[in-house]
Amino acid sequence: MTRIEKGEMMRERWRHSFSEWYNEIIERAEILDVRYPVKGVYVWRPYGFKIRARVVEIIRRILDSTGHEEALFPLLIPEHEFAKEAKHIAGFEDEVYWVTHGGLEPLKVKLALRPTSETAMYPIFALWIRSHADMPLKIYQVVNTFRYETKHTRPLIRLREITTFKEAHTAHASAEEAERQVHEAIECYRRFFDTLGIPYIISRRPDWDRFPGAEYTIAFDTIFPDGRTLQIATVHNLGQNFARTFEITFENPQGEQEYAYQTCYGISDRVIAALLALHGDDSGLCLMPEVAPIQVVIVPIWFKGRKEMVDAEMEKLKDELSDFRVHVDARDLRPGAKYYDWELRGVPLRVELGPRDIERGEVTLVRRDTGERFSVPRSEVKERVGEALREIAANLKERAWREMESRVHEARSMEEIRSLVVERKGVVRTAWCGREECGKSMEDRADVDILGILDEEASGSCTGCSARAEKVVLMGRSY
Ligand code: A5A
Ligand code: MG
Ligand code: ZN
Repeated sequence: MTRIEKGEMMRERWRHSFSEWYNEIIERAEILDVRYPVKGVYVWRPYGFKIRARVVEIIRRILDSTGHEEALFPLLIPEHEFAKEAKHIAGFEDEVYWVTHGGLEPLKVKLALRPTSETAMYPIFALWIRSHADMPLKIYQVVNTFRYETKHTRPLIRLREITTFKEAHTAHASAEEAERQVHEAIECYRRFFDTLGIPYIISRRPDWDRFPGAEYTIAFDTIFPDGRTLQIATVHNLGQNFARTFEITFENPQGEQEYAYQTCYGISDRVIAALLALHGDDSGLCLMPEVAPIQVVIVPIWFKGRKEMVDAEMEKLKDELSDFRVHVDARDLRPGAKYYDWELRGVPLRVELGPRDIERGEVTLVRRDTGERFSVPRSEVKERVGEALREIAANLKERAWREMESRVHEARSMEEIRSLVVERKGVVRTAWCGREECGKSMEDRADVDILGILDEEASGSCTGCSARAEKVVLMGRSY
């Protein structure tokens, strides 16, 4: 059996009962406690929280190294600021939580819990930005945001309290610079998802689906094992829309006042949902070594009368592996019960150490992703563990890309769109004339959404109306 075949055998339930698998894993691997008595709001448990912290560190590192600066704006937004940008408020008004009282007293000015922070930040950006020398301004924050979602809520996927909202907001002295910033943001997110081994498709949202107040929106989507897509990042070019509303002006080199050009881009807990969902199997999570709270678990194999000898060796081994995040499982349990626990939690590599290994000058390694078990010389253990972790990361990433790509098909008729998406649980690429009316009718007839426009040349005729095709679009059903 090849490694790939073996991996596939371990993914029956993951593939065929994904939603059940997901809900169960979130609880059993101690990522979240879903019993908190508010809908769409969950508790991060310590194990999940450690994964979250590492994911956040990766995006921080990427943003800090590209000239972004972290800040922290208030959660509360006064109604008069929130309501200033007409399209923005129209897009968000049915999702906002309002604070209306201070104690028993009704507030004179209602306060919104930020659903996103444009209207918290931009009045202050207007004070910070005076001249073109104050730009580019590249600010980000990692905060919780609140959205009164009416669609079915799901842990990490559709939250009412988004606990891990990383939003970046930039201001520039020209439209070209803002356009370049959109590309930098896309590159930042590519690096981020590549580090996490999360596959993605980048597309431009159709005009009717762009961020409220934006000129256009570029999105990253991934595909879950049930064929549903998940939007995992968005990058928006805001043009001068918000700058006009919030009076963000600067003096250009010619001495004239001009409105700033802005972009913003964000990710959320959904990234962690994708990380957990895409790299799992029937035994539980398979964590990317980079974010695993425990990278290597050492399980002693105690034989009668040999426990002391094994324990002494185990301590030495732990020191030798101190470059990694190592945990020794010395609980008084059968080894099999320990294996089960750590497999569920997705620890990438297990080291087994028993009297026989010690006598032979070896240790046994077991890979979480493939289940492969092999011996390595004790003298090389550090190098071999490092090598195994690198291979696991590469394999998880490659496997996730292969899985996602296997779900993307070409559709040439309305019938094909429907059957490939609905029956085969995939996502399709198809030709479109570019007319909104036709696009919406395609969505209605197939009962499948246009997710985005791909950056590709179209040929042939529109699948919806037979007119000349102008664009290639991605269609599917999303979370
Ligand atoms: N200010 C910009 C960046 C913004 O708010 N964009 S956004 O509305 O598209 O949100 C950014 C990202 O947050 C989305 O791409 C999506 O991945 C995630 N997101 C949106 N609503 C969410 C929800 N209810 N639960 C979890 N994640 C959500
Ligand atoms: Mg919405
Ligand atoms: Zn058409």
